[in-house]
Amino acid sequence: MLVPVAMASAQSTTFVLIDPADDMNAIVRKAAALAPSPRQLRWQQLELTAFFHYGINTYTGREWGDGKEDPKLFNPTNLDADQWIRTVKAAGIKQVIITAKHHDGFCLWPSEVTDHSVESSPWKNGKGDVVREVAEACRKHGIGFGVYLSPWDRNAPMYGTEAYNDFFVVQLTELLTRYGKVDEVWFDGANGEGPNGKRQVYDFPRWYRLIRQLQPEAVIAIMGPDVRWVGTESGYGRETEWSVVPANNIDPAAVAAGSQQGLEIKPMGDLMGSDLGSRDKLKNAKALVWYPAETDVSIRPGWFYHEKEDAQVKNAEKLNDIYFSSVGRNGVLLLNIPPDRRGRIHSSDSLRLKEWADQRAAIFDTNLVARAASAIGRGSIRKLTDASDATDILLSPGSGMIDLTFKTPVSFSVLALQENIRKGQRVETFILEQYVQGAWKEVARGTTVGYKRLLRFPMVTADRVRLRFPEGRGDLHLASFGLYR
Ligand code: FUL
Repeated sequence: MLVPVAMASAQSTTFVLIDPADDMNAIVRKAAALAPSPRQLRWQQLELTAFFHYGINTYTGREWGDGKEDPKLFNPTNLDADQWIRTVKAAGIKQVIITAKHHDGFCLWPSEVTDHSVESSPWKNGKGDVVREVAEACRKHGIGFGVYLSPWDRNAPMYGTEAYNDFFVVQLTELLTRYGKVDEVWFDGANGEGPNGKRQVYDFPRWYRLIRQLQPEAVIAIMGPDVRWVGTESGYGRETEWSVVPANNIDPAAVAAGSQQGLEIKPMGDLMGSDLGSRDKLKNAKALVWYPAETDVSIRPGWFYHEKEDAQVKNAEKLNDIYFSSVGRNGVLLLNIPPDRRGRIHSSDSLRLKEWADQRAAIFDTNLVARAASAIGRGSIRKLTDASDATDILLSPGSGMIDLTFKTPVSFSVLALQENIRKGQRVETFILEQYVQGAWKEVARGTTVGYKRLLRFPMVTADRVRLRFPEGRGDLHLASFGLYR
């Protein structure tokens, strides 16, 4: 039965239709009422995730294979997926994504529909399965498991015909049914020519439905409805990052069907602008959607391992800067750490990861806010400094503020804030001030907070500070407030 769009279940927590009669206040209220789906919330809380770009390119030294490579080139001498997972886990990473198939079409698992896979390689006499080894190591160490499956396939002979969409469905089904729980499916948008010179029209809606059916808790990222590309591969997100953005390409069929699957949204056109979700952008929206940003970057110049880049691994300072500019800007970091030709994470990478984790541990060791006295009371301070992002305090934009006094002066150079995004993303501006010689002096300011906002500034010593929220989209639910040195 066809239900007119306006009458359908236009209100879910993750998206809302805008009525032509809605004024700006009504639109902002609708934006403020959106919140993540359970799968989006779980993903956001991971904060740190890793990519493993690994495959035939690791053995040819290329970044994009052409699909004509001999599978016999794939011959890791000492592949140890458990070492990959132990290494990233020690760095605080909570979920990983393996490139099960990159654009060259070479499969890291024995797929029934192609011989272009590990099955045709000398590794373990063709009996190996990299995807399985990664999935098992993830399960053993309590790390989330995700797959990257390139829609672009430069090897599949039927690429460019409808038969390729069926072939892709089989490959996706294999990945989603053989290895237990899958937490993320990552599709990139690359759409080049296949071996016969044709391009493929990808049947994304069919693939999304299959994922929802087989792995309902998995987020579908990038070319998908749950997680958006932040817009660069530098590791630096926007200073103003709204998880609620306009969706002008909502799928009316999905809305009409009253979809509770979050499949109404197709990834949007321009994801690279400096502002995606301000009031100015909401003004002309036809619909709004909770569509948070993932920030992908490689620890090396390339996505795949190349020995000549061993000396160019990003150092701990750079990784920390990226952390502040991705996780600290309301995003999830997807850091690529490519295994080497042995099939192990090289020590150049693992040493930098360890130094970076140590730096973070040193910075975030002691939250000075926990030592303060404040008119908001001990109970509220506790909610702001406990480990939970679900316990929050209510503040009104404009008048709402937190005034802290310290018995002995404290020195700090990092501000950390979180909203309880279960209740929406609302903060539009915040200002941190210190009291010096009878007057308030600004220390730092910013716009959006969302799941997490981190700011660094030159060291400040103060015995009284306050945090104000001049602008917001309705009541603010602040979940954490941290000051660190
Ligand atoms: C891009 C690909 O073309 C790169 O090789 C890499 O996989 C990156 C993460 O996505 O679209």
